[in-house]
Amino acid sequence: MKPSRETVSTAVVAVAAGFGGVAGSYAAVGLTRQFVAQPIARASTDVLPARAIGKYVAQFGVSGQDMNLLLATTLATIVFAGLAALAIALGRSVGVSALAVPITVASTWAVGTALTGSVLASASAGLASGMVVGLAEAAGRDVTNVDISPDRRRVVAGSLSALGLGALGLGIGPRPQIETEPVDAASNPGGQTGEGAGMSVPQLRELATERSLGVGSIEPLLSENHYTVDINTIDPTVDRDSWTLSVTGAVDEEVELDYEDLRNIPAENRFSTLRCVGDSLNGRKMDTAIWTGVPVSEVLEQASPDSDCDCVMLRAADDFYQEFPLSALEGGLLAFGMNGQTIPRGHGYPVRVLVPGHWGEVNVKWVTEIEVLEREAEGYWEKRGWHGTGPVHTVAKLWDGDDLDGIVHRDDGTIQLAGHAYAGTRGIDRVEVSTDGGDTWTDAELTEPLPGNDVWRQWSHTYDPPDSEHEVVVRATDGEGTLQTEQEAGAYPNGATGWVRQTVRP
Ligand SMILES: Nc1nc2c(c(=O)[nH]1)N[C@H]1C(S)=C(S)[C@@H](COP(=O)(O)O)O[C@H]1N2
Ligand SMILES: [Mo]
Repeated sequence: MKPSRETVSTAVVAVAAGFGGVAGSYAAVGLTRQFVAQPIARASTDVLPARAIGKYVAQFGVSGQDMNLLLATTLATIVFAGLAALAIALGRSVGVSALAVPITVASTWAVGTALTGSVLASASAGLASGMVVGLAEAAGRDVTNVDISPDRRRVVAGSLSALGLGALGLGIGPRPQIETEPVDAASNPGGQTGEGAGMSVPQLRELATERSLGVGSIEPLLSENHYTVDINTIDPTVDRDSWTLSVTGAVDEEVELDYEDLRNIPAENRFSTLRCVGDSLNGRKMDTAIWTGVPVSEVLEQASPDSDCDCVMLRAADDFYQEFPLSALEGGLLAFGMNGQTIPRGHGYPVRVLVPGHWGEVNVKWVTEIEVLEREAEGYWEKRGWHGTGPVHTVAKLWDGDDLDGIVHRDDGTIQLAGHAYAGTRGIDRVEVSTDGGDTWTDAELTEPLPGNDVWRQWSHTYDPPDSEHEVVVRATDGEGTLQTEQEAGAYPNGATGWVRQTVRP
């Protein structure tokens, strides 16, 4: 049976109203966590199986966030459309089609508030959705324009008003603002020692430039485009004036400090490399930045932790939580600067934690609480099957691809290879290269280490290629003399292992 024209036009009007409602929500709060797509995205990631999420995060990272947002916005449109359809049906069943308007407004407002907790954004969604329904119903009843069928008039009025609301919403939706300003520990230096101590961010940047290999298009030692991984479809917008960090749980004294308190503690600038446990063996989720912040120990000492399990739970404004050893946190940094600027929203503004040598997941962004625990508990990713709270594996990478290509055919017929190697706080001692599939090995050249105890190095190797296609293999040895394991494993659940192999044509 074919649906009647009226059913079809009602469906179109309802979808238009749903879209208008989403636009209304956006107009009020922009891309913040009060936007109606956020709770829907959160709910949909919660019902996906853990393994799928793990793979998903590993493979998509940021672009996955955009896809997620699109999906969640579509689902939100469907939810609001359902409410509008019900309202229209109710109005018609009692013979008063105008009744659809207040019912749409009220139900959208109520459901929106239940989902987002934002009365204001939901009111705006309700009014926008109600407006689409109202205009469509009015157009359907319009007696001055009888040449066009009422159903067609409803569809046109509904769609046009929804499009108009969409454009309006995009135009006036507030852009969440964070305060960006230069940040440098050199203005309030702590007692850092060793190479790099007391150096300003520009001086460290200069050092990274000097020591970087300019081979092919490989990434410099200071990443130009730092990867992002997190559980959010929409990152939290944390107001730094109301941000606080508390140290709670098994402590002698609970400590709470605000942003100003933190900034008054002497700070330091540090190079630190991050790598996600979901990174594939030769993946790109490994990067280095200069972070400015306060040693976590400064704050922990005030609290005097007394933990039976040597473990802490960190919590964040996006409800992320991660558990790991207190002793690892003690060497960490409460960072408020990244590469000489306040930390960007996506990397944890206003404050994130950096834990030397450990997988990315314990480097909690938007951090709000350090709870010292009495006994072990599971963090967000461990609950989903990952084992990513420990030290990173040793890896030597050889990226190839248009943007980051470490395989260079030189004019003199030789081939130069270059890449990055990282082993956390163990450091990199040696990188070896084989150009015959692993039969024979030669030591690669290494860049002079950058200051700090958690920074990658670059390696390079130039050779005369054979006449035919051959396989290049790279492997690193860490500062403890341990060779990178040859045993191959994917990222889930322990982090990828094996040796990077690339087929090279002469
Ligand atoms: N609050 C919060 N912190 C977080 C995450 C998150 O989802 N929420 N993701 C973690 C993961 S899995 C990684 S790999 C690093 C990535 O840091 P980056 O986005 O600055 O590169 O942040 C970690 N910190
Ligand atoms: Mo990660």
